[in-house]
Amino acid sequence: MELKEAQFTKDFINEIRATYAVDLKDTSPMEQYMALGHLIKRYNGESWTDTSRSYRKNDVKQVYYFSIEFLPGRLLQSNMLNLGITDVVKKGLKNLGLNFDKIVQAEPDPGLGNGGLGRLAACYMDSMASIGMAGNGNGIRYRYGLFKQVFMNGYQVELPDDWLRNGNAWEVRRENRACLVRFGGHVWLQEQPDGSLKPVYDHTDDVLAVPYDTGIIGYHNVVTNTLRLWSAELPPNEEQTYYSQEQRDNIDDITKVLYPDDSNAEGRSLRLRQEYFFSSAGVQSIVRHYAANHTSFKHFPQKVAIHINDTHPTLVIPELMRILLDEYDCPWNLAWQITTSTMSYTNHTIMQEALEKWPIDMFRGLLPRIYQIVEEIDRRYRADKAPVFGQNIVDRTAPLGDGQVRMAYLAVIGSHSVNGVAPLHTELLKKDVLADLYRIYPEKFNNKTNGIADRRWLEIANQPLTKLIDSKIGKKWHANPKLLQELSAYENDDKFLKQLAEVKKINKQRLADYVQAEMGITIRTDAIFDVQIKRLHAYKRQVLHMLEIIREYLEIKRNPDQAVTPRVHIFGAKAAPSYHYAKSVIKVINALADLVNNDPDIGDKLKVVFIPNYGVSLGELIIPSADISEQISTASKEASGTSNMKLMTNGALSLATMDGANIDIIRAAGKKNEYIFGLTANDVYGYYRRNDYCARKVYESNPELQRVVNALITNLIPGISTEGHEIYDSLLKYNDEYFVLADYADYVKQQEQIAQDFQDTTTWQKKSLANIAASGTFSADYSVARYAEDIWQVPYNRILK
Ligand code: 4GP
Repeated sequence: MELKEAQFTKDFINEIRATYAVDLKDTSPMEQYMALGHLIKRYNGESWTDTSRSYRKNDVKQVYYFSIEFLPGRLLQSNMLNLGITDVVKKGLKNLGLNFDKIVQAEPDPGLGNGGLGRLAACYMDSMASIGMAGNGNGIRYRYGLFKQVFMNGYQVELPDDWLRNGNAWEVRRENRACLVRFGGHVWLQEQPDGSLKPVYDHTDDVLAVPYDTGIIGYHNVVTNTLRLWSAELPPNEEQTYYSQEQRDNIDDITKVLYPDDSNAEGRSLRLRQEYFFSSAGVQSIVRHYAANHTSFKHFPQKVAIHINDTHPTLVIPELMRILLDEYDCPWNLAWQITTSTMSYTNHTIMQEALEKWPIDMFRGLLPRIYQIVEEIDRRYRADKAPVFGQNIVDRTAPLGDGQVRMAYLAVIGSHSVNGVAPLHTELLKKDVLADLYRIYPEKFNNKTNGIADRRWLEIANQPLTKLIDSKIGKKWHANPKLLQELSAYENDDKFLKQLAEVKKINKQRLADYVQAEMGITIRTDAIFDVQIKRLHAYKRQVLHMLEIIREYLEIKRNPDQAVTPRVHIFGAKAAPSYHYAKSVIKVINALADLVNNDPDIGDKLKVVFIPNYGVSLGELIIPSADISEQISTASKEASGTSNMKLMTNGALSLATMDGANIDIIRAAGKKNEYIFGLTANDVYGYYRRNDYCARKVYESNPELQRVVNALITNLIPGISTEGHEIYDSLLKYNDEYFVLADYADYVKQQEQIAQDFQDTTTWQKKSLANIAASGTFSADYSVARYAEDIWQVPYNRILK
């Protein structure tokens, strides 16, 4: 948009006066931020209105991306960037004597997700708007986001994240679009005069779903899509029904907290209520919008695509069926055909415990009508498929089985498309996790490799690198990130490689300053910044990284005079509060950090920093500084990974197993530019098949490994007698479920190679450049374009190949 500095300054001062009734000099950064947010929202109001109007007027097909998590990160800078007003606003604020960085920091980072899944949903929102596609988000407006993590005596402590305390500058409450969601009670089918059956509800608990909309601004294209988050409230109460405190609390609870768990589908009925709540509210609002502009539902799938992001929103399937059957008198077959043509599903993990299943009793009690519909879907599925595929396979895959509602199977059966998030992951879905359903519906399965919001991870997070790139290849890559490939022309340009090293140093210094200020630890910027940032989970193997630190420590202690390449090991990770083992890993890494960081023999050769409260904003600080990107999951377990892509784009070299999208990164940047180690997925499945992995054998055959692992149970690391034993036992007593010991020697070899290679700055920067240049292909712009073409069948208006 066009904006002159004088205009902006005037508007901003007016906004401050109108909102806070004080002079600018008396405002806090929070007030400055809120005023700026409101102003930018207002600037964009017209484009948001125009976008919605034009979708309606042109009857454009729209995508609704349903996700129980969205991790958008702070919006101020990305909105400014996408509107093209960054320079003007920054200059204006500077001339007013304000500190832009402080204003940016005042914005709360909405933690409405746990990790990859939620962050991916946010990246896709940005890209859908940016490629000019009608794509809306649908989720939950949690009153409290993912917990704030602090460390006390090295242990993780969870504090509430009261992100709405000062209000939310970007959202619009739309009470007039609210709808009722029904839970519990009784339902029976009553014969109507025309002979048809209609459900009658009795004693239901009704909840009002109120939408809060946030405009998602496209990159330089005047498109603004909508992210709609639902909040649970008391229904309008004309009859003045009495609500007990307990009833009020029950309603309140639905959208109070984000489930702080991304891998364990806890059998909690509150979670199921959350899932139905936003699925039902979302589908109701879509149908209402559609019905206002169309007379028949026949062409619904030509106008609406509903995407099920992981199993949590699967109930959109029976909910759309319910509305079509009960409210629009649609015959079953037509309703089913409309529903399956509308729905598509992405699976994000092969971890069995994340394939949600609900006990039938609980499900039926909470959602009686929806259960009837799922029963009918189940009955028809069985009747249809058993004669062709046999009873056994049908029993294994039907939506109802073992006394449970099996959400992943329902999602596959009720969708026309099922995708994994990297080629290996999709193959594993076909071969293993969903193999039976793949046999029945081979045509539904496809791969869509994940992508990232490049502009956030480069233009916002890494301005020095962006400037350097722009100075060489111009700015066209901002809208078409594959053009980063043009940087390859500079691989032998020593001056450019030096500039690249300088940029890295600036970013390392920025992180070092933060670590100094927040943690009181001094780190040197000529050290290797060896970064592992992701949720804490056994399969992600932070333990392997921990063993390497012990090894390096013992090595320096054994031979203090030997020259070493200095290294800083940097972690960021939250553990689910109920995930005991993960919390023990945090404690041990923190204890190890204490030991290493305070040992005078070690000095600044080796440092360990576990930065608390990892999230999108800290990612923006850490990622640009990384030399090494640790992507060390047990092969086959990480569906894709996306921090691997963000780190690559910022010039980090991957230290990686052949897992998830690491494989694609390695292929894109070239093997010689990464450090690859460990078992392959085939090796891992081989062990499963033969059942012959013996961790103790590996341990006994490697004296160095013994020393390192034993350090967990001797008193070398103070204060971890319980946690150290727990990890030790997981490796030896319980036979090392994630093959940490099997991969240890190979991993160490690569770490040693890294230490050696890092000393040759020019060659290192050349590898770094190869990563940056090849990273454009992992932009989410291309990923959503592929979804648009292959799955959703919706148009977009930026050409992307
Ligand atoms: C994550 C996967 O673990 C990660 O590999 C993938 O990159 C990401 O989804 C986005 O597709 N899964 C989750 C989850 O976050 O909750 O299952």
